[in-house]
Amino acid sequence: MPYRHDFARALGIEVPIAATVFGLVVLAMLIALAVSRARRRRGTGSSQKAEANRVELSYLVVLALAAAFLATTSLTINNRETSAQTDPAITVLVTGYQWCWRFHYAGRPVTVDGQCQQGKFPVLVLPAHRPVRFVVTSSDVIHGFWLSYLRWKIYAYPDHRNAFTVTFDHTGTWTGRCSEFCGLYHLKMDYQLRVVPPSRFAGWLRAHSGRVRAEAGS
Ligand SMILES: [Cu+2]
Repeated sequence: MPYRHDFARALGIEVPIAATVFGLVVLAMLIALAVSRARRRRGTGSSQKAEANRVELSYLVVLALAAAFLATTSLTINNRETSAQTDPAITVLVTGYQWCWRFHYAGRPVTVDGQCQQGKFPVLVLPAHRPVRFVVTSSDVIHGFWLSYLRWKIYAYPDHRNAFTVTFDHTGTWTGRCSEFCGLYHLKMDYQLRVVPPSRFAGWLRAHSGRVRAEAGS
């Protein structure tokens, strides 16, 4: 699953930098504490120096460089994920609404809807090993289309379309959620993602022409 790898790579870069900065800040605090105690024991007062421009400037430069590096890395990875690198085998128009999801398979007479109540969640069936393009929008307020297994989430804005392409490298069933608080039943906005072999997916598409109200486990 390429996006999981990209996410892991970004995290592998960011966590050591964040840990180093954290460690340096803690170390500076401990040194300041030790110096202050030593001065008190010696009977000398604390430093009256108002400025330490060289130290502050060095600190500023290091932090600015680290921030620029992190922003560049993060935006580069993000840009690669959101631009369509390959022609998708299937495009799914994802519409979030209060309080459920609708999935329309572009160019096919298949729409999956649900109730997101009493266990009746929409089931998004997709093929493995084929690029899938998600085009995400909302028909009312802002929602968050979250594929937690992929470690991927993207905002669903009204009157706007966000898109990304993904290739699932194995089959399986996972739960997706809404990641943006969107009102009373936000917590119920789950859906099921079911990735199946391409041949089974073709059969599923044929069998589900027309509007479908899918339920978990169907
Ligand atoms: Cu929500």
